Amino acid sequence: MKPSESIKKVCFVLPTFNEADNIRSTIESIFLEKKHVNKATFFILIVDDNSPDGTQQIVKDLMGQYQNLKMITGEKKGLGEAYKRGFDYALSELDADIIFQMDSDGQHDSKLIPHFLSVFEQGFDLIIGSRFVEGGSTPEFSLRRKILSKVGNLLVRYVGGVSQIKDCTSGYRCIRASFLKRDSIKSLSARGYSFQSSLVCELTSQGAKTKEIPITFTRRISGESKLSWEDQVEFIMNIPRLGFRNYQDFIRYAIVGVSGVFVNLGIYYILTRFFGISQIVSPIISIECAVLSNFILNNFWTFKGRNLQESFISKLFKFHSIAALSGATNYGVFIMLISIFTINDLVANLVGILLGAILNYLINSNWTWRKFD
Ligand SMILES: Nc1nc2c(ncn2[C@@H]2O[C@H](COP(=O)(O)OP(=O)(O)OP(=O)(O)O)[C@@H](O)[C@H]2O)c(=O)[nH]1
Ligand SMILES: [Mg+2]
Repeated sequence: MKPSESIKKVCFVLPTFNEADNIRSTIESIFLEKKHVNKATFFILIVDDNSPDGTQQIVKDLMGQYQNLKMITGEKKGLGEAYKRGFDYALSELDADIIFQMDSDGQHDSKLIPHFLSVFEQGFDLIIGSRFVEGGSTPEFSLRRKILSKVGNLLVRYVGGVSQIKDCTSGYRCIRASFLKRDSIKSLSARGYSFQSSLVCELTSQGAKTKEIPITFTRRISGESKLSWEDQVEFIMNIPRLGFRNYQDFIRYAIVGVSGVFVNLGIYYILTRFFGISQIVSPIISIECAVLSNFILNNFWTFKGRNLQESFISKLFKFHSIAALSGATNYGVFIMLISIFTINDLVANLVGILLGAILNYLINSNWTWRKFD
């Protein structure tokens, strides 16, 4: 038997908190799909956070019927923490080859499991059930939830450097287990729902070959959503962290930025002292020289090898427009701090410079020199 034909262990990691009304049908519907899949054994791992509604008893009863149904329990620390514990168990105790992430409330259609696995067999490492690719939908979302979901995804995609992925927060995914063994996954700090977006960014930066397949995300069968305000706050706080994942790039970018200050000052000095050019005209030339030298160093050093398909001129144009935006941010923050908050002008300018520089880095690293198309 060729390695690709060997029997694969597929583990469905299902986090539960108060899913007593849904868990039985979810488990049954997943095991039902096994008959459509050859060369695989199915395991379901329930990760329950001591649900007070009797979820665990229902799972225990079903364990008599399904030998491959497992459960681990613990204190409620959030969805991300539950997934980390679940992955750990699926890898170390069940020796899984393929891991599915799925909700336990019936919102994820089990009938798509064979399709996920056939895409996996084509060599993909991360298959995402996507609400936002053609054919995918969220027909029962309220307008508020639609907006939250869309805006959340846009932030993750463009700040997190995964603009090629349309649905970064979907909870229905199939992942090559070897990718989850890496330490960087175990140490992802997101505890709640933001774990989902952190995981997509991390897997992608590890080089996971990704494919999205359309899903229809329906209403949960019963019970309440567990998405809390804390989760939403953590999600927002997590966005800058996603942008800074490649901190080495940021250090190089900062070095280039500092070099730009010297280029700017040096050219200004030469123009005013040796060429007698006025103090009005000289800064225009020296600033432009600094922007150009920063661009060249970033293109050939900081972000070397990224976004090669886009022309030099087009990137140069983007770099200039982002520099203007950062300059405007710097100025806007400065004016706001001195006029509204009456903060010392030097401190206000420093805050403006820092915010402008961070914005500049995030947009350039995820747009001008983005990693993927
Ligand atoms: N173990 C564990 N599971 C959780 C926790 N929070 C959510 N879950 C489970 O994670 C899955 C996704 O949560 P949901 O509340 O369905 O989130 P959602 O699908 O965005 O919201 P709805 O559309 O209202 O269902 C469900 O199976 C929950 O039971 C948690 O803190 N611990
Ligand atoms: Mg749900």
